Formats: sequence, C-alpha cells, structure tokens
Amino acid sequence: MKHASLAVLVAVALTAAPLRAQSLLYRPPNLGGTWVPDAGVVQFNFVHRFHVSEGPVNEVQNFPTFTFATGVGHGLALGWRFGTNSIIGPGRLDNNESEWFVRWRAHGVEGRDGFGVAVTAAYNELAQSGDGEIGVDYTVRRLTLSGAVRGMSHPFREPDAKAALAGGAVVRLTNYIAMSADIGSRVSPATRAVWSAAINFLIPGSPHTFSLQASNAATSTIQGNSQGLLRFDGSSQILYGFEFTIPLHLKRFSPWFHGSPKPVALGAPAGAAIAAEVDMAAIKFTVETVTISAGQAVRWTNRDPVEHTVTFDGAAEPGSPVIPPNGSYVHRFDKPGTYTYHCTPHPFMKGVVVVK
Ligand SMILES: [Cu+2]
Repeated sequence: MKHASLAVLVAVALTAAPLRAQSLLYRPPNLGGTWVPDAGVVQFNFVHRFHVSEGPVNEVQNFPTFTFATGVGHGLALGWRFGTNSIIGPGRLDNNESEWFVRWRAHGVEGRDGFGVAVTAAYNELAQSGDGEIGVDYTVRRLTLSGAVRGMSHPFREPDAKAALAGGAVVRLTNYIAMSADIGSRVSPATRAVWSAAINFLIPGSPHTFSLQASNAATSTIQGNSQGLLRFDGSSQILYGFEFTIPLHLKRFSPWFHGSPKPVALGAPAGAAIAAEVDMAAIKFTVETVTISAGQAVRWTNRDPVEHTVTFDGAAEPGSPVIPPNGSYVHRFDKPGTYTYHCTPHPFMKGVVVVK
C-alpha cells in the first residue's frame, strides 16, 4: 500500500497539464530571465552550489538559494528568494539573504520566438537595498540571448546606488538538452565579474528542468548574481552545483479540498451487457486480462486522483477520451481477438481484453 501511495504521488507530480513553465532551457544560471508563472502556479526553484575548502580541513561550503514565486495574472508574479552564505552580509554571523520581488512581464512568452521583456522590483533585506532588474531575451529557434540591467540602492551594504550589467545565451541542442553561459559585472567600482556555465535538461514527460553548473556567484539574487566570490588570496572561487525547477499547479491539489469528484460516465455499452469490470487504481489496471464474448462490453473505472485513458495498441479499437478521477468508460467489442491497451499519460499501465 505504501508503494501504491508513492506511485500515486509520483504520478501526480509528473502529470502536469501544460509543460510550458519556467524552464532552464531558456535561461542561463545567473540571469533572472523574463519568466513569470501562470496564475495559479507556484514556482519553486532550488539552486545549490558548493565548493570544498582547501586543506587541511576540506570542508564543504554550501550556497543554496530557494526561490518561491506565484503568478497572479496580468503577467505579474510575486516572489521570494532565500539564500545562505551570502557574501553581502557584514560577516559570517549574519549571512542569510532574503529578497522579495515583484515581476511584471511586459512583453513576450517564455519559449516562443521573439523578444521577452520583464521588469523586476525587489527589496534585499540583508543589504537593506531597493533593487531592480530589467531583463530582456530574444529567442530564435534553438538560441536564446539574454541580457539584464540592474540597479541597487545599497549594493553589498554600500551607501551609494550602483548598476550592474549581465548577458548570456542558451543553445538548445535537442528539445531536452541545452548549454548555457553568462557573464556579468557591476559597472563601478570594479569588482570581480560573475560568470556561469551550465548544461541544462528538461526531464522528459515532466514540467521539470534541471541543470548542472559552475559559477563564481554565491546566492541567486539580483545582488548575488552581480559580484563574484573571492578566495582569501583574491583569486576567483569556483562553485559547482545544480538547479532544479518545480512548477506546482495548484489545480492539481483540488481533490485535497473538494472531496471526491462527481462520477462521469463515458462511452456506451450500445445495448451490450457489461461482462467485465476493470478498475484503474494506484496507476495500474487492477485486472490485467479480462475475457469476454463478442458483443459484450468492458467497463473501466478510474479510482485514482489522476487522469487515465484506455488506448488500444495500434488503434485496434477507438479507445477512450481522458477519463477523469471517478470517471468510467464503457466499450463494446464486436470482433473476436486479443486487444492490448495502455494508458497514454502512463504508458507503463497495460492491460488485455480477450474477445472470444
Ligand atoms: Cu494513466
């Protein structure tokens, strides 16, 4: 039963309706990009970078940054980033960096050819700084070019406002794999420039993207992305790590709050007797093989919180539309034969109808 619930959870997490979502295939690591989640979507991105300090201790130093953002419609997003081991803080005792932001996508759609423009206003609590970014990108087929202009009222707790510039590119080698890199710097005073390079993946059949990256930037905030991390001897500190992006479609959690949905009956027995029942539960057809006579019908009932289909291999029979949770589907078989079928969203779900 434990395994069944786990299978359901995994399937719920992986069966997102639209795959269009904030994606590392359109954004190099240290650029905010122009993405804004759709209304009703909570975006959770997790960047984790680390380095191993030089001997004798060889301690791993971690630099995680969490991003939460939600779309509120009209191209607007509200978000919060939280990073630790920030280089903005006054010392090792106070180095948790928190940045609140509002982003408005003024133009364009992520992943579509053409220009995208987003304006971000932020407040960095650690630096006590009002920050802003204008992000622009241009996508043409497999290439996305990105740029950003940033302003910070108190960068790294300094008294005077300063600007930073950054630019980068993503090249999509396939629909699932991309390479990306960027470079950025504060305009003045001359501080260590920031850079990153990454290989980015879209996880097939999911809305999740993942990247493996190297960079000299610590936290992934407007300020953190504007200045490189230095070693004690003044040389650049290279960090390695990954980013994982998770869009959560709130609509998918509605069964938690609304009880079981109303039964929906699809298909029709067309005057035939229902000779076999097959439940869909725990992402499986609970009866693998049913045997009926020609002219009889089978009824499938979805007991899962996710959608399924009954799709015949080689389109031997028409097959069902999407069967919602608590929905059922009836189909009558007129010709003897062995009909193998599967579920389109979960191709590992398989069953057989033998008609004598
Ligand atoms: Cu399914």
